[in-house]
Amino acid sequence: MAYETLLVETRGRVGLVTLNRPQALNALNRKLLDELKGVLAAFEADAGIGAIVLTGSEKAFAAGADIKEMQPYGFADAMVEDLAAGWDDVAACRKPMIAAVSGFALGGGCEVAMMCDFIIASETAKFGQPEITLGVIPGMGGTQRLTRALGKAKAMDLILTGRLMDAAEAERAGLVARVVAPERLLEEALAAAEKIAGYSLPATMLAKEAVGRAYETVLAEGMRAERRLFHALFATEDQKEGMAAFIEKRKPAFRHR
Ligand code: CO8
Repeated sequence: MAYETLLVETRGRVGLVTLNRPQALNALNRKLLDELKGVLAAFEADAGIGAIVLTGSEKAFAAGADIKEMQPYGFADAMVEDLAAGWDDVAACRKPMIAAVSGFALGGGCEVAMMCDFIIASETAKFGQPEITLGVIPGMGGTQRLTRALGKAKAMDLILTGRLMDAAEAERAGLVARVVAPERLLEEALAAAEKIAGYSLPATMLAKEAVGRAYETVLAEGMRAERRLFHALFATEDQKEGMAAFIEKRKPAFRHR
């Protein structure tokens, strides 16, 4: 299927989505959101996909929501249409998703990267929430996810000043899981995704859900959720196989069920 704003391919059990609006540094418009939601829903429904990599170009992962599209909105339009809410569906993707970030990840671009389960960044990556420079604030989760990822001091610094943060600072601050040379970015992200996709799919999906709970709820709630999800995995064939393989000192042959 051909897309206007994305390039989509599968590499074994990994789904690779490349944001592709080079003329606008991958600015996130309505069309891109619709196409991305469709692709993620298809990957989620496809038992042959175990992990997803989301990437952009060398110059920009995404330079934010499309300012030209947003500029004419008034409060009533934004509120009634619930502008930005459609992105919750991207964040709700149940399969593990890695952001491979090179160049600018600004505003909505930084927020989409944070919707992924972890970020692998090229040394050239630049993160920021410059909405304040446009007279607005982050609207796709930046005030919440950045604060949880970095803590209040750095989140306030970035959101209130609108300054950009390079890859080294982002890694030190805990926003980014790994930083690699630009030419190794996709290779590293695909290798990580392939590794994840080789494990039991119910286990990786529930691991993602459980870590997500730590992020969304208080510790006691999160612990209760983790316990239930942990128990549920004992209903899978892959748990039997994984543990049997350990005991028998062989590699597990997961059926992803
Ligand atoms: N929206 C629309 N077009 C953009 C965007 C954007 N966010 N970013 C870049 N472009 C366009 C430029 O207008 C330019 O187009 P044209 O050639 O037609 O003028 C083209 O991309 C290339 O950009 P530049 O010439 O500016 O490239 P530079 O290398 O000089 O600068 C920068 C790169 C620094 C990244 C610069 O483009 C920039 O500052 N971009 C805007 C960054 C920004 O402010 N992002 C935040 C946007 S607001 C947001 O994300 C809010 C999200 C929450 C709500 C979402 C609801 C849907």
